[in-house]
Amino acid sequence: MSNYHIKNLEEYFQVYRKSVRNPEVFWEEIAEEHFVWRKKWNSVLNWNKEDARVTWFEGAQLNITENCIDRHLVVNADKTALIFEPNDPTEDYKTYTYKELSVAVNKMANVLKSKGIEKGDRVCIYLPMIPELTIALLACARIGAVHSVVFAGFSSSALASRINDSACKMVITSDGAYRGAKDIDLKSIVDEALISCDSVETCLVVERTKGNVNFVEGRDEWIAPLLDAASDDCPAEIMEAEDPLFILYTSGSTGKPKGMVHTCGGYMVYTAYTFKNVFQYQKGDVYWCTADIGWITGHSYIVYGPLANGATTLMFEGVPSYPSYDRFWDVVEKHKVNQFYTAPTAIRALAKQQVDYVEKHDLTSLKVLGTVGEPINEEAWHWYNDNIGKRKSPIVDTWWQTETGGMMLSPLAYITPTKPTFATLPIPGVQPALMDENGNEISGNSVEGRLCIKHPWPSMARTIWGNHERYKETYFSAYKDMYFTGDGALRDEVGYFRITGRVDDVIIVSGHNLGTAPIEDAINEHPAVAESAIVGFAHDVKGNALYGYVTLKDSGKSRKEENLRKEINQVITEHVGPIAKLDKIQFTNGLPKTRSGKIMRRILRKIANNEMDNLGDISTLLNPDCVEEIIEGRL
Ligand code: 6R9
Repeated sequence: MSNYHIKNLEEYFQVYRKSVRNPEVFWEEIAEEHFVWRKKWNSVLNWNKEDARVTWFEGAQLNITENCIDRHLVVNADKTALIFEPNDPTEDYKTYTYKELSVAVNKMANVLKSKGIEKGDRVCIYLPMIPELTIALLACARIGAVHSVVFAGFSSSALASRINDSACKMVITSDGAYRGAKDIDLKSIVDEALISCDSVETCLVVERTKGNVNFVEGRDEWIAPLLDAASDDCPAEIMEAEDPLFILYTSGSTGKPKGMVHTCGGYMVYTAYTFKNVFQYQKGDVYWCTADIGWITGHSYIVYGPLANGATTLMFEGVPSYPSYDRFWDVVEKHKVNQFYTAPTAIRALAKQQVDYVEKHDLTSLKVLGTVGEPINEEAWHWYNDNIGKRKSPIVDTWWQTETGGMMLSPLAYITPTKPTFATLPIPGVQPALMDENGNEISGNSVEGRLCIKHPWPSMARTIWGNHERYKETYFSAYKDMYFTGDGALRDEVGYFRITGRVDDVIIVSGHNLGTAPIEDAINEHPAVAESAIVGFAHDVKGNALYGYVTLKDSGKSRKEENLRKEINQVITEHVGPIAKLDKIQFTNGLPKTRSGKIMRRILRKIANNEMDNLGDISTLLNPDCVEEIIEGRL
């Protein structure tokens, strides 16, 4: 039996049991069987519980790009590695074979070297979703530089603080970015950031929009002529398994963003393994993840996981609504996409539109649908299943985090029976536990608690850049010898997991712990509702009461608000119980979201509690304008 590829449910359970009985033997066999190492490890796992220090495959040497590129050149050199679908559908799309990707990566790697970048140096990448972004990640990995990708929708101050936190020596950016109908002047954002970034010696600029740019003499340079002149031969730097591969910043609910550090060996093994098994990727399939590479989902499941499997991965520059709301379905049809991986926020936005947008496209190529980023509500799940998957493509609801590096709870497509809103079962090697507030594990089924992971897994973040104490405190201090996820979850009668939302969003009403997800899920069942978010606000009797923010579908906007309020509480009573009825329901045109599409309940909670002078930084939101409207309409 191959350890690498699970093929049926019985095998999943068998493999899972083995992985828990002896995680080291389990991961060692996978690492051995499926990857190219320059030198084998001395030990599979070292786990210092006291200091929250974990290593996997210590002593091993490798380069992840030899696994993602070079080894495929032997028999698959002409296979398509990357498809680039531009923002504007009338612009030609581009493809790179593995051979072409290899040439592009080596050239860029040589350019970085020629600018003095060495193993261990940090390189900040601030690029739109163009091929150079993927190539830049791999070029860094090729020479052992640590990439720090900053999503190209962040402001100059957010960019500057990330550059400074890890003292990046170089920034790679572009003149501008296309996003739907908009042109964004990226280079001027970088210019503003770099005023306060002393560590940056060089800024390389990719030409994309041909807008006007300002160049600082001696610092800024167009990358194209350098690439043209560079050699396409660049030997891979030999890396220790535990050398850092990248830093990726994730914002917590408080404090400055945390630079999560991922390392070469374990991250490679785990992202490749989960990609293969969760999506059941088969040779020749075209796989598309709609995330931006600025997020962990893009790192693990646009770039590293797919390429380590020799897959064809599609990257899309644009947005789901441009030039119209059928763009995703147009791309699926055009490139005959087989696996499609997106986020609940996109699904909900598309489900609001006329179904004709979907029906005019041939989606028969689709085999697997995926979701990630937030709890998916039941209505969105069914819309996705009925209209996109035509009830034939399983939905893999993948729960994981920037910190976990790869998927942790998820069905395996065609293997694990799915259940709406459930991330179902753990990936082999993952040992979830539900904990109560006193630090005790809650055993059995039909229970709810705080989600922890009991044993290390290969792709876990090893530390926070420059602040191991904070890492220890945030993830390993709440529960002894366990990783605390910050999420709440329930385990149903058969042992399936459902994420109920961030624990910091849990609301205690009259002594009952209420997760946000099940209540929002109920609200979204109402036919007039597009999206909702609930928060707690102080209440004399109940301790906390519930405040709901609701956006309506166009069809619901003519309805009387008072009637809608009653009906919404009615559905909540039916689905969750009267304890979860909302005291206040405010209708609004938008909900504040992070750039990666997560609803920012923190801001909503402050508004509900009349703490408007203390909203925190809202400049990094996707839609800061809606905050004003919500404040004005406050009940
Ligand atoms: C991959 C990613 C992590 C947080 C996580 C949780 C939420 C992600 C989810 C999900 C329910 C899912 N989350 N996937 N909640 N079901 N399938 O999104 O990483 O940006 O770090 O966010 O997102 O709350 O803790 P990241």
